[in-house]
Amino acid sequence: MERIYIGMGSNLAEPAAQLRSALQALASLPDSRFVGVSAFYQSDSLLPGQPRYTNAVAALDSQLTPLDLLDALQAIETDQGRERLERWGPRTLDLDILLYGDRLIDEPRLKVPHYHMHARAFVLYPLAELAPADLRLADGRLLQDLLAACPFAGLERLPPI
Ligand code: A4P
Ligand code: MG
Repeated sequence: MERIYIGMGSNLAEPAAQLRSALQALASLPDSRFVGVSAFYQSDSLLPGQPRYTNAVAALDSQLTPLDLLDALQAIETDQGRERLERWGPRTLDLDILLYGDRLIDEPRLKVPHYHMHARAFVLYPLAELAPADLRLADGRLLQDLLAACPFAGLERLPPI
């Protein structure tokens, strides 16, 4: 089993409910064990003119290969009504593989660590709730250093329900 961190985001059709439903789907993945989820966080979209996002990070132990996991995550996105009309468009659900054990993956369909995670507060702060304090990304960067360079400003941590 390898420890996997998944970034979750939604800005359409009741985002918090979308994330809760995706968590149930993650907990039912084959050959996998659900480990936990961060708090939910709200923030403005990086792209102007879109509704605010709700984001969280989930941790999973799994024996699925990275590409089988990606297929499973994309199936969950599609099940929850994700339509890929335009890249970076608003979405009911976005599931990104942030980290997969200590693997560096560079394939056409899959880049791990996820290419934007190092500078996104809505990824780093929820990840820090779940990950060990000394977590190092497979590319050598320390989570603590990334956090120190990434202001919390603009993130709103939602109370648990
Ligand atoms: N892909 C490559 N690597 C990965 C990976 N590690 N995990 C490929 C998942 N997928 C990966 O993804 C496009 C393709 O990336 C996939 O087919 C897969 O083969 P997508 O989810 O269809 O496209 P996307 O999400 O529109 O693009 P992208 O680049 O993931 O968008 P971003 O960068 O995630 O931006 N603001 C806030 N506050 N919160 C957000 O969550 N998200 C975005 C979307 C913009 N602004 C935001 C947020
Ligand atoms: Mg994505």
